[in-house]
Amino acid sequence: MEEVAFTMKLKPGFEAEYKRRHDEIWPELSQTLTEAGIRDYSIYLDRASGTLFAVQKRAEGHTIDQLPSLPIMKKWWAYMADIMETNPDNSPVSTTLEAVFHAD
Ligand code: RM4
Repeated sequence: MEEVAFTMKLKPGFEAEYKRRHDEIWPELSQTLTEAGIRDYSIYLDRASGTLFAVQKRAEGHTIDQLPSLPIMKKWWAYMADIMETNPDNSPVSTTLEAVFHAD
């Protein structure tokens, strides 16, 4: 199981709305993420900058590369596009982070 961390960006003023939408995450989307091999997925917000820090584990043989083509993922990204910085396909602008320290 590998751990991956990345950032995304929230538009100013949407802090509560972002949390609300994730508190009410669609069960079908949660299931899709699990089926793709995502485990222990957390997203933290730095309110000062709007940076969203995401960390997740990816099971061996995960199919995360296929997520962008799935209708449920496209629908979620379209739903989230008004409050996040996005790419032309509505996926969130995302920067993968480099691991520099770990302690068990
Ligand atoms: C985020 C963003 C990510 C998704 C999570 C569940 O706001 O859309 O791509 O993995 O929601």
